[in-house]
Amino acid sequence: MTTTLWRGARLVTLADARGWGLVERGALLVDGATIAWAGAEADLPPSARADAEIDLGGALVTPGLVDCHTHLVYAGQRAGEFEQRLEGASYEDIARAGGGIRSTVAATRAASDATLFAMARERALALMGEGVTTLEIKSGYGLSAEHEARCLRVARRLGSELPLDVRTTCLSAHALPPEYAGRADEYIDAVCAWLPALHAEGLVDAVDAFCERIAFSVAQTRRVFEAARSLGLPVKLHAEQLSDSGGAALAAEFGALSCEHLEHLSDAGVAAMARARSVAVLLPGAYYFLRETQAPPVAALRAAGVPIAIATDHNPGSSPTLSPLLMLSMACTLFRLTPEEALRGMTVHAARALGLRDRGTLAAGQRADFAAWDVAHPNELAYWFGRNPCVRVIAGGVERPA
Ligand code: DI6
Ligand code: FE
Repeated sequence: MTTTLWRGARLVTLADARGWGLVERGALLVDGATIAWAGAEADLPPSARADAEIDLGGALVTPGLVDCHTHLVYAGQRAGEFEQRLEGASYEDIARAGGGIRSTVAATRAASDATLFAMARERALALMGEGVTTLEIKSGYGLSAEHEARCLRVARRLGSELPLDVRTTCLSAHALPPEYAGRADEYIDAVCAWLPALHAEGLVDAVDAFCERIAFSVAQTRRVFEAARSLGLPVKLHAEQLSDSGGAALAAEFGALSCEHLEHLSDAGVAAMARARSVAVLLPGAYYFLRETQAPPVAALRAAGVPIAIATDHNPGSSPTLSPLLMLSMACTLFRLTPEEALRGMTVHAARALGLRDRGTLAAGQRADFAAWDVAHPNELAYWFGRNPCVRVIAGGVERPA
């Protein structure tokens, strides 16, 4: 295995529960895909041997970004809907009229595997260009056994062809496909029936659902979670995005890794998440793009000790962004996170939302996932918006090609 010494770095380790964990004149000794040693260059053990040395010239180095909530695989776009909403239609009106998620389902089903892959690859490259090294991708625009499997295979292929770790989530309970109109319970039966085959093919790391008045009820979501549990799969949930449906409490009952969106989360929901140690994944892109006015209860989540993660929620309907850095900025300006909370939210807490403990900080034993930035202080990552100071990205010890 090749050992590389990355030196001349100003490390932002995030290794302790609080503080940036700044190490001036730092170095990372990387053995294959793992950080073997992290600290000040002056403290490097004399026994340390490296096959290669790379000087980062004083760049700031953070853990690689973890985008823990995306819907990256789909065809088409929904700019027309954006215009309709600006003229007064609501996201829910459009969904109820058969547009919204269902229009992306039609475009996705009609696209070839090659087209889906090429489009998703472009999006993944854009995210990687801003420091992303781990990417969660949900299905949910196929909505049949065949098309959900196709989308999840595309996601897996991205992970095998790019220097990027892809985690897949089955979100078949995203919307009711047209062929099941008026038969939501039967559709949920079908989802529960096809989940084992997707899992057996190695396509599913976690199971998600959209629990909302325009999507699936708590009772329907429970059935999906029971199917996941019988396969030993962890669950997460799109909860309380547009209304308080009590989804977070249900997810907590199933020990959910995370609950996501959460604009309408109640005090009881916060308490349930704290008991279950679920991560709150906040998605400022969707909040911004849908012009929501009720922000998630950040102060209550903080007070209850619920870890907060931030993600892009990249999707064509509610968050067509490919900028994780813009999400850090918006997490601060719209949700009042501190820049440090925002960066933790897209590193260590985002990893937890995926059930991953081997990444998100710079420390010995962690995966060698890191990004180098042309900034003087880590608070600048949330400060600039529309500027990308990322200079290098290393995932699992492998550098993203320039
Ligand atoms: N909530 C969202 O914001 C996305 N999915 C979900 O359950 C939106 C997906 C879309 O509009 O295509
Ligand atoms: Fe989402």
